[in-house]
Amino acid sequence: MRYTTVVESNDLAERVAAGDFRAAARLMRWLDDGDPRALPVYSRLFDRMGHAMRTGITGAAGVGKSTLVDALVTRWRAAGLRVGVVAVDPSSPFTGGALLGDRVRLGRHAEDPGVFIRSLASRGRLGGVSASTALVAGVLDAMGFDHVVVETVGVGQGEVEILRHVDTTVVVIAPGHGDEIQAQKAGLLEIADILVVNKADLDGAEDAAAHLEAAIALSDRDARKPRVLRVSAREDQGIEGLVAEIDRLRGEGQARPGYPRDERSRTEALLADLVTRESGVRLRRLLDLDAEARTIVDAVAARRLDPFAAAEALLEHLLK
Ligand SMILES: Nc1nc2c(ncn2[C@@H]2O[C@H](COP(=O)(O)OP(=O)(O)OP(=O)(O)O)[C@@H](O)[C@H]2O)c(=O)[nH]1
Ligand SMILES: [Mg+2]
Repeated sequence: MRYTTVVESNDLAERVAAGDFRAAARLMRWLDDGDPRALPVYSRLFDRMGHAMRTGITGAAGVGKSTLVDALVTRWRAAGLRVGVVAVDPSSPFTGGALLGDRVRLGRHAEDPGVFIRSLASRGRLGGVSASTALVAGVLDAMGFDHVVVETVGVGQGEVEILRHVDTTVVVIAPGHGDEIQAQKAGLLEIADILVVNKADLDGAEDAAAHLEAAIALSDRDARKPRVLRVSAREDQGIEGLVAEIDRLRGEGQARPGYPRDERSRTEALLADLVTRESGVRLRRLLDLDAEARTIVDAVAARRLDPFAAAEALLEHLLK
């Protein structure tokens, strides 16, 4: 394994801080791969982070999340703000395939130096996508982007984990498929700071919005009940209102720490993800290379040791 020299990591950190897209892309790849060369670079950039507004956009496949992100990016760019986007893509054909032909890519802004778009595959990687998302968002923050948007398909626990790394969560629903009932069942109403009924140009949007408003009125959430906004991302309707609501929540968050989410709870989420990821990496290395660890595995396989005791022994061995 190759470690970067101090000079190399200083140089890369400086280029990232200066907004160099290629340097940033390289650092993001290292972070995503768990490459140790990322560590000194990230740590040099750390004190530049903490300024970007982080917004999560989630909802079922095909509800129009990317179209909405695209509309938001256009609005923020018009206001002179720079935007970084992390699109977490389900790489499994079972969750992502059905709508692939119809999905919107954010290519329209690809030539704009004020916009940086990064896709992260959500499956098949060591340690899960949640840590990677938070780290990549951190790099965008250090690059001086005003807004960082994380788009993720809201299907399960993994996605909810990702959203612990943003300040404000926008849950998107589209009319016509009982989507509002699904979202309610999946617990998306509980994590929403803002609810968007997209495709408001289609029949059924008003019913979906009314259903959501009723569900929220009945819910036992306190003052943090999300507003329901009617939007048509494709027709560029209602985007202004969404931008204003994101800003309003940020203002409230500054006036009243902990709302919607504060730095401390985001830090806790990041550390939990990193410890999980790092211990996973080290454990696998140990199991591959370490004689004592292999003896422990053999003992369980031969039923001489129970798995809990073995796990305990491996943890101890890991921390030595
Ligand atoms: N009628 C209507 N269609 C829309 C609207 N917004 C998006 N769409 C369409 O919905 C389809 C899916 O849009 P995407 O933006 O790719 O949806 P997504 O939620 O990002 O999809 P995934 O990333 O695959 O989960 C596309 O055909 C869009 O043109 C809208 O406001 N009204
Ligand atoms: Mg999308």
